[in-house]
Amino acid sequence: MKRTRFLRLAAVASALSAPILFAVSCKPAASGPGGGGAGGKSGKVIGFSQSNASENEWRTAETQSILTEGKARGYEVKLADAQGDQTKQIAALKDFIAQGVSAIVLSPKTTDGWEPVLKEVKAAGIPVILVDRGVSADPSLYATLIASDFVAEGRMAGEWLVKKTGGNGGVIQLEGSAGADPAIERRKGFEEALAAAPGLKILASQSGDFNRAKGKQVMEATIKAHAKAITAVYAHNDGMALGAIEALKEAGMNPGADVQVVSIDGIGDAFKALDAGTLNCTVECSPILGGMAFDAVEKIAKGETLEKKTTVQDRLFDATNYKAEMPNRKY
Ligand code: GZL
Repeated sequence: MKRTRFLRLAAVASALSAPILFAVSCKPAASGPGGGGAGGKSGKVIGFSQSNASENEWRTAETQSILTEGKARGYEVKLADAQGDQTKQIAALKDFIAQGVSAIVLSPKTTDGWEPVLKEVKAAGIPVILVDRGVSADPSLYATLIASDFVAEGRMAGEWLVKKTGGNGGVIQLEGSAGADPAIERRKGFEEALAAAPGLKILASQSGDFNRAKGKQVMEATIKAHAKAITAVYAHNDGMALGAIEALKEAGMNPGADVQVVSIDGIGDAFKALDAGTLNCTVECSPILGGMAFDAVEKIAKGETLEKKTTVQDRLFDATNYKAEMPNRKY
């Protein structure tokens, strides 16, 4: 095959598999320490691999937090949005190696499948800062993980529901995306809490993929199957809880009163639902991770060692305390 034709085909092939790449930046500051490549010379070019920038309000807030903080500290942040496709995230990391970025911020969709590309990134001498979700990989392959304690979040939600219901009733669990750290661990924590209350039974547990519309669909199906046996809903994120609330209302049921609804994230619409009395409790999971992410980037650049995990502290909000918090919300 003629060389030019081969190169043209290769370019098309790589364009089809490449994630959406766009750099959000101001010009990097004066040159500083770092490895090879554009990022290395200035030390201020960061590759940011986001699992799915348009997934939901939480993810939008997280993306903005990283981009805004990077720009404020004088970094060029190259955002690669994988639109929910891990193969595109992996392709983005390879692209960041080729571009010679000075560090990579990675918000992984799922926990598995990262070792091979993280080994390539490490071999290229580029540090990786995991934000939001962890990966099942040798910890030597990333500098640090900045995330909430999802098991604790699930446990807080479960303990709240046990107390509120006196430990009796039937629960529908709306799970997050299959294979994602928060989905696995929020289920674990919740079910640990319910082990103390055998009278509170999980009637059904199904994924709504952290998506409001899917959460509504799953809730509609479970109402058909379980109807009046349902006295509570536990959603792994507020978006699915809001979808479930719509489904309960359309079925003539009374979310927030006859059916207790508890979820996680603490987004603005969840506080509105707390105020409307249709949501009973949300456990905050802050997406404002930009400050911690760039603290890590700067510590690495100075050769300082990092804690392997920085746990983001989360608070629980319900009728007793949400009103005072509303003016402080940032997402
Ligand atoms: C949690 C994050 C989760 C949110 C969801 O850190 O990964 O992903 O809880 C989002 O809203 O989709």
